[in-house]
Amino acid sequence: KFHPNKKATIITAPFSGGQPKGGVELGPEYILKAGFEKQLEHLGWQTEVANPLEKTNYEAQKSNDKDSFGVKNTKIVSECCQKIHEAVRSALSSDRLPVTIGGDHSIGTATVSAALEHNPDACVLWIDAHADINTPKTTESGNLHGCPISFVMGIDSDSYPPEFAWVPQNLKANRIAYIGLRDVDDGEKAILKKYNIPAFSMYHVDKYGIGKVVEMALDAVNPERKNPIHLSYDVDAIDPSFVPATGTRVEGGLSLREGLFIAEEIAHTGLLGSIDIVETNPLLAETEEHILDTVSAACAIGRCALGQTLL
Ligand code: 6HN
Ligand code: MN
Ligand code: MN
Ligand code: MN
Repeated sequence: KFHPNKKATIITAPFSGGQPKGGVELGPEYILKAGFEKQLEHLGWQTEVANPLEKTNYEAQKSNDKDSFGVKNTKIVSECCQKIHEAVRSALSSDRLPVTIGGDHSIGTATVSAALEHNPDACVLWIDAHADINTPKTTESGNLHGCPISFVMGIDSDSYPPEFAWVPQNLKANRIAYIGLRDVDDGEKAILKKYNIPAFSMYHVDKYGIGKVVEMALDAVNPERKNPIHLSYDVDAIDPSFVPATGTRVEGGLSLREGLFIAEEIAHTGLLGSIDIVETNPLLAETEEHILDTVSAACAIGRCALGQTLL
């Protein structure tokens, strides 16, 4: 089993350059202020906090223009990802569980590639309303939080800005499964089909139930239940009625319980190797309650994945 010594490194990724809206860079601060570190300690984890981005003001460098490759903020996304990648790798090399708190989902490029550099047998569960597998060729928005998976898989690699040359293209199509999808672009659908990537949408959750869906997803990427799991959790997978303060809300999402069940079930496998919790944007809340609901859900995802319901 992975991380038996129960040491975790909370890696903050206060970054919003993967998408145009401000506020998602405040996610880590709100989640930590809500007592996340204490909550993990209460579950028996020894924790530390790493702030690999603290020396740079990325927000000041943000722009909303596409570059010649059709994507935005290439330089800062790449630079930020490189720092997060190093932080995740260094936590893993010290036998610590990296818990990366975003920030937008562009950092998935960093965390997934780091998990696979550490252990090439790792698999990825991507919990999201979106597939985040656009390439500079297919993206309509040009927002890099919609592209992290393609970079790590090397899809359409001739279309990448040179800034991403450092990214290890180490994710194979049979090592990632999605749960929660309900807003997938046409270009992304074509990619999912072409690479035959297991993708469980909200339709499948309704049809089979969340328990069966998690089992099917694990059967696809980790049939012998022996490899580490990188859980990349976009809070927008959960329905906006429970998680309103996020940048790309899509109706018809997971119930809060279904969302937490996924994290609990991963904890129960004993195979969690690394985790991201991303896209909490306190500035998009319309009420104080929206902030509280969203930040609480983000903390609860982390607690469940780190064993809150293990008896
Ligand atoms: N996320 N597919 C859309 C795009 O702009 O490429 C939405 C991406 C959302 C990304 O939620 O992490
Ligand atoms: Mn999303
Ligand atoms: Mn859309
Ligand atoms: Mn996402």
